Amino acid sequence: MQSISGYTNASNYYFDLEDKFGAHNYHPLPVVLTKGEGAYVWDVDGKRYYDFLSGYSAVNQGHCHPKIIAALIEQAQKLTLTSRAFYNNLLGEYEEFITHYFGYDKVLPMNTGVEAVETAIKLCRRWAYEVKGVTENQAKIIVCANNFHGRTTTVISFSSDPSSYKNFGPFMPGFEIIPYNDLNALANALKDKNVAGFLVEPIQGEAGVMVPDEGYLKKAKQYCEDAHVLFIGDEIQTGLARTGKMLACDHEDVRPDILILGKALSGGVMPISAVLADDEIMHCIKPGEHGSTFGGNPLACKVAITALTVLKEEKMMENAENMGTLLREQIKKINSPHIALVRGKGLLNAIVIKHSNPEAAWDLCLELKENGLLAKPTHGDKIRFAPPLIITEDQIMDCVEIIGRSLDRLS
Ligand code: IF1
Repeated sequence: MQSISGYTNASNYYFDLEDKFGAHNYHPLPVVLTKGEGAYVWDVDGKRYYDFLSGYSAVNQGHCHPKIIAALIEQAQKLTLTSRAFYNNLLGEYEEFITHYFGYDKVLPMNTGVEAVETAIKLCRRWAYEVKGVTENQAKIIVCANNFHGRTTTVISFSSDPSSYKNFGPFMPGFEIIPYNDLNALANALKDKNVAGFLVEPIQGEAGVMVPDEGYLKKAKQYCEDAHVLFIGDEIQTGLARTGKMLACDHEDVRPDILILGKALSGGVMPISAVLADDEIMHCIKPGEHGSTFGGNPLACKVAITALTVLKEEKMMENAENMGTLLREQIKKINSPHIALVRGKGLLNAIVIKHSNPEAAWDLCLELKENGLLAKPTHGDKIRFAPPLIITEDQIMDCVEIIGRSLDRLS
């Protein structure tokens, strides 16, 4: 490889490095970022952008939040990992903090989101055999079409998206896919006495920010209670103030039996995830029956306590609600012929592009990039608009101007 000095454009140097030495498991927008602060990121040429993806909702608190970074640095100089072979002075304090924060008896700390989803599946199956009395190896978990819960082989076993599961078989049995936002389909599926859980995203993020009908979550939870089935809320992307409530389930006062968190639990600083449940469920896993090397490490505990604290201290939930309403109203006012609809809750939004060119969403994202805003299409014609929750009204208005100008240039 040539050195960077051999390139007239620094970005091309980084594009080539990743193309040559990295797996091609992504198709990124052609921008090379080197710095992040609040709602902004900068590329290697010093150009500043609004970040309208927020690391897929991992950077709710804004890039490099000073208090989270300070906590990271302070703890990193003391103790980063003990493993769970020994106690440490931060795990218990973190467990007390997060269980009181969300109102559950216990937490099982993991690292990535999908690890937490896998943990929730194991807890649900254990509960099915040891509490509900389902015959061993017969437990079923209901999921929704167009779900996204991660990319392990078990989790893609219940994906309805071929790009997630094709040629990765054989698949894990024990899952049934029903249509999202369809209470009749759920009621029918719950007739099977082997059903142990219903795993659902309160808003389907990857599917294009699909917001279910008002009352869907509430009724789904009630149906699950009536059928003695666990409601498992995957709030990895929708949680932590993203939708204008601390949890998206809070919009309908639904309390998941198993709550799954990730992403912004660390403010985008490191992988931290968590599964919360009450004792009847959590006690189904005994010592030595589940865990992970980094799960509950003291560095993660310190970072997560800080990341959760600043969400409340800086009223990010309220700001997400207000700025999200403003953003959707202002985008509708643009009245662009290229926008079929705008949808979302809080600062988890998406626009659906209407255009004869199937590449229009991608082309618009390239235009947005030229004009100083980074966003990425999901599933072809939808573009997610999810800036950090600390974005201000002035910044929202600036972004709306960029979006309008970029839409005008869409041929
Ligand atoms: C990628 C998508 C978003 C998630 C929900 C579990 C996980 C995710 C609701 C797993 C992760 C990430 C994964 C990342 C891109 C991003 C994504 F496009 F893949 F689908 F946000 F919508 N539940 N979502 O959204 O958490 O193991 O990744 O920590 O794989 O490209 P993880």
